[in-house]
Amino acid sequence: MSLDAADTAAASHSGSAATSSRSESVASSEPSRPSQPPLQKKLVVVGDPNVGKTTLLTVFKSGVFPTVYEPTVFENSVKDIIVDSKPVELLLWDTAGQEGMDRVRVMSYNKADAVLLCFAFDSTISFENIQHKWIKEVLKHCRDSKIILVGLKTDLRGEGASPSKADVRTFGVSVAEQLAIKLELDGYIECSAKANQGVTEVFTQAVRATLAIDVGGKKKCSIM
Ligand SMILES: Nc1nc2c(ncn2[C@@H]2O[C@H](COP(=O)(O)OP(=O)(O)OP(=O)(O)O)[C@@H](O)[C@H]2O)c(=O)[nH]1
Ligand SMILES: [Mg+2]
Repeated sequence: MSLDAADTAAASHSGSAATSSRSESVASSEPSRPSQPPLQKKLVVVGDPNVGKTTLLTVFKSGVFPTVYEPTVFENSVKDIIVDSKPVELLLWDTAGQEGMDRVRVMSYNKADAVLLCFAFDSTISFENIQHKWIKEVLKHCRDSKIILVGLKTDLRGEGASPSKADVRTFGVSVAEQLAIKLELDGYIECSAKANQGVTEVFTQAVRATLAIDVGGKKKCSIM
């Protein structure tokens, strides 16, 4: 897909598949009954290329670990979950970590309830880029969204690690938690999509953070 085509497609996706499925159910001949509008939350997943964003989403949605790596341009999907007894329709926006995809990616931030800021335990650079690149971009476009730091590929923690203290493979939970505190994020959580450990909890934590916004009445982000 060309960048221009991707721009157009991303813009036209901002209504999401969930909107059209809702229109269909409204048009059905069920007798009308007062019902609460379903809680809908938009989650955007960002981070360096190859950290495992798409795999995280795939394992969350299907439980299956994909075997082929395909760099993402953008991808939207919907998944229903229950959080603290509340049904929530999650709009999942996967983004491209690749260089040169910034124009496409920034369109994904529009009206995000939460952003998952991802690094991986096999890439020290991906951890460094949380501070050097990703937090700046997210705060620029998405000031009022909840932001969760997510450590991916915990199954690779320690594997082939050098004794250097700067190697992310040597980092325990507290190092990433410290970064989350320093950047004033809304939490830190880690998981392994490969081992299917902690995957659902990532999304549960993100939704919980957004439910706290509902109580406080904070705005969602928007692209100017
Ligand atoms: N060991 C291990 N490998 C993983 C895990 N999650 C993803 N991978 C691998 O990491 C590679 C990149 O995964 P993707 O999910 O495509 O990465 P991405 O962040 O979406 O990459 P871009 O779309 O290019 O931004 C693939 O080869 C995956 O199999 C994990 O939990 N553990
Ligand atoms: Mg991807």
